[in-house]
Amino acid sequence: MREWMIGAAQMGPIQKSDSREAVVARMLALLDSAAEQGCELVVFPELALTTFFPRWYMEDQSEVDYWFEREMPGATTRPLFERAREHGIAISFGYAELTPEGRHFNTSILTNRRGEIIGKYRKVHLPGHVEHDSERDFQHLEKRYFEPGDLGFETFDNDGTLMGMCICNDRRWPETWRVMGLQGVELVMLGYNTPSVNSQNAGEGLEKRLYHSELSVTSGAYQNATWAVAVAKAGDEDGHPLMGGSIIVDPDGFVVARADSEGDELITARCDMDRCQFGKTTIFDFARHRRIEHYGRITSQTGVER
Ligand code: CDV
Repeated sequence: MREWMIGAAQMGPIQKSDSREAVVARMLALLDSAAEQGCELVVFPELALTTFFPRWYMEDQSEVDYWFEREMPGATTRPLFERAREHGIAISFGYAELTPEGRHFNTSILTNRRGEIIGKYRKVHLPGHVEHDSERDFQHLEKRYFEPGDLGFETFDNDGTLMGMCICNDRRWPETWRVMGLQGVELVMLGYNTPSVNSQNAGEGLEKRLYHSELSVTSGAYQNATWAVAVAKAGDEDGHPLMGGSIIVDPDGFVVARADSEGDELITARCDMDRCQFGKTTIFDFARHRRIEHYGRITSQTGVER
C-alpha cells in the first residue's frame, strides 16, 4: 500500500488508579472512530496503557513491575488486536515491557492490518535520572526503571510501506531520524509523555515545550523526506500536567493535522508515501550528497570534546 489514511490517537490523562481494562476501553473507542473515518493505521502514545509511572519514585521492585506487561498481546490487550483486525487497521502503541529474562524496556510495537505484530522498538534515549532528585519539582525516573533499548532503529515493511518507530525523547535526536532515513524510511511513528513544564526550570512552560516538540518532528521528517506521526498522552495525571500537540507531518516538514485538546482525540490525514520520493531523490539523496568522511565523531564520541 502506498496511500494510508492515518489516525493519530491522542490520549487524555490516565490516573494511577485507572485500570488497564478502562484504558483499553478508551483505546477501543478511538479505534472505532478511526474505522468510521476510514483509517488504515492508528498510532497511540508512549506507555499508552498506564499513567506515566516514571514520575513516581519506587524502591520495591514488585511495585515497579505492576506497571509492566509480561506478554503482548496479553489477556487485557488482546481485544485491541482483535478489534484492529476486524476493522483492518494496523496499530502502533507503547507499553512497559518485562521480558521473560526479567529485562525492562520502554517499548512500542507495530502490527499489520491483520493484527499481527510485525515490528518492535525499545526506547534508546532514556531521559531523566536513577536516584530520587530532590532538586527537581517532580521526578523523571526512566533511567531507574528501564534499560536502554537493544533493538536499534529498525524499519519494517508494512504492506509495501517502510515504517519505523521511536519513542518520546528519541524524537529530539537527529541520529534517531537519520538511522531510519538511511534505510529509506517512509513513515516514522512515535508516542510521547512530555510534562507541560520543565522539572528543572519552572519558567519553561507549555509554549516552548510544544515548539521544541514540533521543531524536532518537522525537521526530522523534512531532513529525511519521510512522513511522521507524533502522538501525545496529555492532560493532568494525578496533578502532573502533560502537554498535547499531537501532529501528523508530511515529507516537506509541514504539519497536516494537529490536535487541539488535551484529551482523547483522533486526528487524521491521508498520506501518500510516494510523496517521499522527491526529497529522497533530490536534496536528501543521501548516496549522492552525504560526506561520511566528516561524520566520524557522530559514532566515535558521546559527549563534547575538542
Ligand atoms: N517521556 C519522555 O521521554 N519525556 C521527555 C521529557 C522528560 C523531556 C521528552 O523528551 O519529552
